[in-house]
Amino acid sequence: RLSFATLASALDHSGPDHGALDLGAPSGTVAGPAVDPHAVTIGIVHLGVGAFHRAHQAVVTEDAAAATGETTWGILGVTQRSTTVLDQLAPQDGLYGVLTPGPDAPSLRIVGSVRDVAFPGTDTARILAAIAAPTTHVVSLTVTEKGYRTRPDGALDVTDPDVVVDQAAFRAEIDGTSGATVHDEHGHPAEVVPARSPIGLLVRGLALRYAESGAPVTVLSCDNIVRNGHVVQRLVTQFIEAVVTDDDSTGLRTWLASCVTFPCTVVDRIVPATTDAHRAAAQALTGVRDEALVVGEPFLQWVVEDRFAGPRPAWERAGATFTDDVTPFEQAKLRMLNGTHCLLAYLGALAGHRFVADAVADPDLAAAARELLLDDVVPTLVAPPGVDLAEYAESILRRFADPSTGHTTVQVAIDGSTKLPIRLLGTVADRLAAGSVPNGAARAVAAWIVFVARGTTFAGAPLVLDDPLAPVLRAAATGPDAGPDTGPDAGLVARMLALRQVFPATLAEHAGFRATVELHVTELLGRFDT
Ligand code: CS2
Repeated sequence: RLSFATLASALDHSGPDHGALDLGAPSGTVAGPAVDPHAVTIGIVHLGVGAFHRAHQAVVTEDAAAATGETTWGILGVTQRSTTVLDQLAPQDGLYGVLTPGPDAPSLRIVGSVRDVAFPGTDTARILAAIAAPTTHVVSLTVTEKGYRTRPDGALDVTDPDVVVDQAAFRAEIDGTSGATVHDEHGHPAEVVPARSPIGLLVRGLALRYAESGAPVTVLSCDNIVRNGHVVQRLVTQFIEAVVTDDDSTGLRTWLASCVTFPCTVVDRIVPATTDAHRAAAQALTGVRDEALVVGEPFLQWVVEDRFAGPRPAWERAGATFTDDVTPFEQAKLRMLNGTHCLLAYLGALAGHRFVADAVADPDLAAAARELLLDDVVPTLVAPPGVDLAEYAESILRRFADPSTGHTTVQVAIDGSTKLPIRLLGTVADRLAAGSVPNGAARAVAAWIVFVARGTTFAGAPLVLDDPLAPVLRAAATGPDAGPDTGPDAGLVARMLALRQVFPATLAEHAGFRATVELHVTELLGRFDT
């Protein structure tokens, strides 16, 4: 297994190129941790230490530390859903590789910025203490769109069972906190109820921070969500509003308003799911098995609103862009890259293309992608400073076309009910308001509807529906008269557009948009072999 022992003797942390080392591997190179992980202390608590975080923020954080020599930006990574990541990282001292397959020789870098991992099911007290620790200056999140537990209108879903449990625990802690908080010998809170939702863990940690020190802190969402910083701030406020009454007078709200900031960010790197082939390629370079390996394309972008409550890593020294307004970057990325990703995912999966690279190599799908990008999305955007949107569109399609990443259409197709509103429906709303029906976006919506309704490729191969609303979607898709013998089910589009969890009424009731979606759905349904 990858560990300090297997690497320490081979890698020199002080090397000018960050320990870059040619292990004499066939054609790849291995770079060691850019700083000595043993010397690093925790400065960041990250909720959602999955593949994307480890291939994106954790890499930039390590490079920033290498540039400045700072050793206080270690990451405590929290894995929410299961202990898998814990089981992968703990035996490796938190070390893991980032494999960049690349068109020629794969390259691998071993990252050492994740210094500790925790799972709320067993480690909530430790996580709350880490969020409260004055040495922690950033609490960041990559919990995916569905992880925020919001209602269709964007408000916190206070009926979510996990949120309910966390709010009860929060209430109990407030009662405890208003008096003497029970601490163990390390000064950490003693027995606490395991946190069940990221927002619950975050608020409970912030409340403990306020109670113990009141030290400023920055909450940094790194998810593909419009105005992600504002969203988290709103959810924190709504979580507290549902529990704290005025006579609690904890002063928590005042502290949040004055000592906690929620900057917005835009993150970009294609991070395909790690396969055994990826692990084998990494093992060929290092000679050891890395169960925590992640994979990333060569491209990486991070745009961050420069509004921090306290210290932060010098991420700009590692390629991050700081700005006072991320909006142009965010809109361009979510609508152009992620919206087109969804179009190619659903059209590509239906056509039987396993990889995004195959989908974008399909001339019809490439044309559909360019129509969405250039005819529908670009007219709704203000170009980020210095960015030519037509060239940005082509750069996105070049990245999608890279076969070496192995990004699959079904991976991008996951969670469509939460992704469509963020990535496509803003474009639809803006184009309709401008008096134009966005044919490309309507085609993407139609492809998603058919993907949900039929559940197979045109040739009949099964397609998995992985979506938090799967039961609701299936029920809507299989209406009373639906089925193979009814042919194209005219009621299908109306029923799917009636799903308020996904489509605002204004879109569903727009005759031109609905008719265009119908046309594409009928055309797609006509392509099934049976
Ligand atoms: C993809 C994103 O899986 C998906 O939904 O569209 O993960 C995409 O690869 C990243 O946002 C790229 O930055």
